[in-house]
Amino acid sequence: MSAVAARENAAMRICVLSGGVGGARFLQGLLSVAAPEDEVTVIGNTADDIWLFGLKVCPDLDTIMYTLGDGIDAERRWGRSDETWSAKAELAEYGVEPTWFGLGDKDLATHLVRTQMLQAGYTLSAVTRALCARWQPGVDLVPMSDDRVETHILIDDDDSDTGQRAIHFQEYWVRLRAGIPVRGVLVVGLEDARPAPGVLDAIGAADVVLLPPSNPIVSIGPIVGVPGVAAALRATAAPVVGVSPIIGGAAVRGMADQLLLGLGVPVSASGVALHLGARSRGGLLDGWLVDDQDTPARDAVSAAGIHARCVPLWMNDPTTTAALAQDSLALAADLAAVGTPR
Ligand code: FO1
Repeated sequence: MSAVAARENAAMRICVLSGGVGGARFLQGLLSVAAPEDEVTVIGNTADDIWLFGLKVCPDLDTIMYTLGDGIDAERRWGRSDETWSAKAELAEYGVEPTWFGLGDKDLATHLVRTQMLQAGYTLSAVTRALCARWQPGVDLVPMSDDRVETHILIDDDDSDTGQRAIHFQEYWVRLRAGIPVRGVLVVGLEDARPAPGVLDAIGAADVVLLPPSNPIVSIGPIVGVPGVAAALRATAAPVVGVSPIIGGAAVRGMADQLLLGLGVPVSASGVALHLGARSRGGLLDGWLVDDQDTPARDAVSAAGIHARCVPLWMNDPTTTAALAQDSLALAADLAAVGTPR
């Protein structure tokens, strides 16, 4: 059923491919404009995941779960509100590395439950469902895969015979603050990963598929890189609409610009759209929202076969965030009305 028809008659099935902070904020807006009967399935990036102190930490899944479950620290946009750091301090006293990754005492409970369930044989999907039973995020949060996938960043290293070495994405981002050149991005395990149960169905059965302004390289990239996902996106009857994570040539947050630069992708709203490609030309996108000042990007994206629209992209508060979500649904509805190109 098209997005337009769905809006008039029945619940809309909305599928969102999301990373952490930007995606979670967009989802808050989406839930504020969606109808109560609409079903939102979020396919969460798990390539940021890291094993620390014997615990499995899933930053993007937890950021979505905490944000929508109202447990997020509003300032950091990751980890728990009203957090304490006693365990972190004690680990540092023992000189146990890494000391650069902040695991709060409340947050640790999530990783203890997750790790205990994984070790008991539950899949990451089942664990995520169990954790969400407490947080009630208001969406069906599904990991992109139950298999281990981890993004590593290739950096210069004069001490290695190849002159380069790979470090975990979290070390690149949290310890090094993305302050060194990116020579490559390796998503370890991606080629052997299987979509988690329900991922392909959520895309295939959707009335709308949305790509929020998440990091195109380390969040959207791994999700669409899971074998079978890109094909499902190209085959779905739903319009696929994305939101540019780049406004005026700079990433809205995080380190998307350094990663795009490292991979030779232009750091612009059009560069990211063309990197994902037009579905009508073998890519993934039917529609793309660029900032309302960015008419050059709109024209370049349209010329590439993607329906582009200028709207305010800054998600500064619930009102602007809701408006952006509404704009993405409106573009999807217009595309559904004219029949999305294959
Ligand atoms: N980001 C930081 O900048 N510093 C941290 O110490 C840190 C710890 C952390 C712990 C749990 C978690 O779920 C996220 C955490 N993050 C931290 C954010 C994390 O690096 C990002 O959420 C994503 O992986 C990148 O978007």
